[in-house]
Amino acid sequence: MTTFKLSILLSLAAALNCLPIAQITLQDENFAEGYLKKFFNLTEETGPSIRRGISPITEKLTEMQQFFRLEVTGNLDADTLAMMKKPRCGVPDVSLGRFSTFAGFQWDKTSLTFRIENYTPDMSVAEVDDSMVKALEVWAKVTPLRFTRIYSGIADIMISFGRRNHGDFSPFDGPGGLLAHAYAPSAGIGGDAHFDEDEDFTFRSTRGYVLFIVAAHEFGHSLGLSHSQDPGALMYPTYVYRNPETFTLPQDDVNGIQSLYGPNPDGDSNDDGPAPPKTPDSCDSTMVLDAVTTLRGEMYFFKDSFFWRSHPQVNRPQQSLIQSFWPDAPDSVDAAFESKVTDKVLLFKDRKMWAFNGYDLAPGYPKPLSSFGLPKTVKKVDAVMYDVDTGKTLIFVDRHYYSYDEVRKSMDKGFPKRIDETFNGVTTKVTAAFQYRSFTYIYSGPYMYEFSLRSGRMFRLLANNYFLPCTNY
Ligand SMILES: [Ca+2]
Ligand SMILES: [Ca+2]
Ligand SMILES: [Ca+2]
Ligand SMILES: [Zn+2]
Ligand SMILES: [Zn+2]
Repeated sequence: MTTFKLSILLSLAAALNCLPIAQITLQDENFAEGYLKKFFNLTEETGPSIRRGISPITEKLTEMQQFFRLEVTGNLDADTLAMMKKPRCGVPDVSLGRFSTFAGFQWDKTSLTFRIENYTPDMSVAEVDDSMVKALEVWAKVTPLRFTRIYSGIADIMISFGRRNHGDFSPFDGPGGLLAHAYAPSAGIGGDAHFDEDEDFTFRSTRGYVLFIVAAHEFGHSLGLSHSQDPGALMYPTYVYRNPETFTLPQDDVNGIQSLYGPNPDGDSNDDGPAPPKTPDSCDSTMVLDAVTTLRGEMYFFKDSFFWRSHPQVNRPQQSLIQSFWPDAPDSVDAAFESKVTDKVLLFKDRKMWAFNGYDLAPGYPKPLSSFGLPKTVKKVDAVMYDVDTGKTLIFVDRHYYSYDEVRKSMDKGFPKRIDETFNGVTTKVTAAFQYRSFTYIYSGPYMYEFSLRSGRMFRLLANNYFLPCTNY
C-alpha cells in the first residue's frame, strides 16, 4: 500500500495548485526511465527521433502521456509521475485507442482449462477459489469461452502466486508497483497468470487489492486482450477498486473480447443483470451532468461513476472513476460542492452525504441529509452550490431551494423558496450548480444558465460543454 499512498499524495499535490508540488528528484527520473523501458519499450539505441533532435525519453514520455490522456508536455511533470506510481498490471501498454488485442494471439478453441497452483495467505482457500472462478465467469458470460478447472497436470491457464523472481524472467517488485501479469494465448506459459505475493490481496475490502478485480483483468490478457485507454475499462492498466458484488464488465471490454471470440451463443447475460457500463463521453452534447463543483482552483464534472477534472489553464480534462480518487465515495453522485469554510468537498447520493478532506473521508461521514438541516421528507437533492458572496450553501430539491448558513451551521428562515423566484427563467429541474469567478452556473439538462446572484440577472444560456470541452481521442 505504500506506493498507492504515495501516488495519492503526488496526484493531490498536482491537483492542488496551492500546495507545493513535489520536486522531481534524480531518483524520480531514474524511476520514470525504468517505467518507460518496462511499459513503453524505451530502448537506449539511437533512432530517427535522435536525428530530429527529440530525445527517446521525451518521445516515450509523450507516448505515455497520450496513452493515459494526460496533458502532453514531453516532460516528467507531477501528474505524469503520479500516474507512473499508481499500482498496476505488469503487461506493457501497447495500444492507442479503445480496447486492443495482442495481434495474432487468441485461443483456437472455446473450451479452456485452468489450474490454481498455489494460494496466498492473505485470504482463505475458498475465497481465492471463488475470486478466480468469478473472474473467469466475467469473460465466459459474454463469449462462447468455457472454463474447466483441473487439479493436476498442465492447464491452458496456470494460476500462481509468487514474489520477486518467480521463474519467468519477469520478476515482481515487492509491495506496490506491479500487482500481477499474464501471458497472451499460446502454448506453454501462454495464458498463464501470476500474482505478486508481496501485495495484500483481499476478497472485498477497499483496503488492499481485490483479487477478483486483479484476476479478471489478468484473464483478459490470458484470452488475448491488451490494455485499453478507456479509463472505465477493466483492461485499463492501473488498479481501481470496484465493488465485486456489483461489478459488470464494461462495454469497452465486451467489445474487445467479442472482437476475438464473438458473443455468447447462450445469449449475453444482460437479461439477468445490468447493461455493460459505458464510459461517458464529453463530446456527447445531450449529456446531462450529475454534479459540478470547484475544488481548490479546479473544476470537477461528475457523470455516472466518473468525473472529469479540469484546470482552467489546461484544455484537456482528465477523466477518472470517482472511486479511484475517493475509494469511500458512492459510485455516482446526485450533487457536489466545495465548502470553503471547512475546506472540504461534499458529495451527495440519495439520503446521504460524504465529506472529504483531500482524499480522506472526514470523521463521522457519511451522514444523513437531515443532519444538514433538510426535512426528513427530502429523499435526494438535485444540486448544491456555495455562494462566496453570502457564505450560504444553496440546496436544490425539485422546484425549490434551501439556504444553509455554513458559519451558523443551520438552515436559513424563509426557505425553501421557488427556484424561479431567484433564478429567473429556470423553470425546469436543476441538475447541477456551481459558482466560478463570481458567476453562478445553473445546469438544467444539457444547458447551463449564467447568473449574477448579486444583481439577480441572467446573462447567457450556454451548452454544458462550455466548461467541459469535447476532447476526441
Ligand atoms: Ca498456459
Ligand atoms: Ca508489486
Ligand atoms: Ca445533480
Ligand atoms: Zn494488464
Ligand atoms: Zn510471472
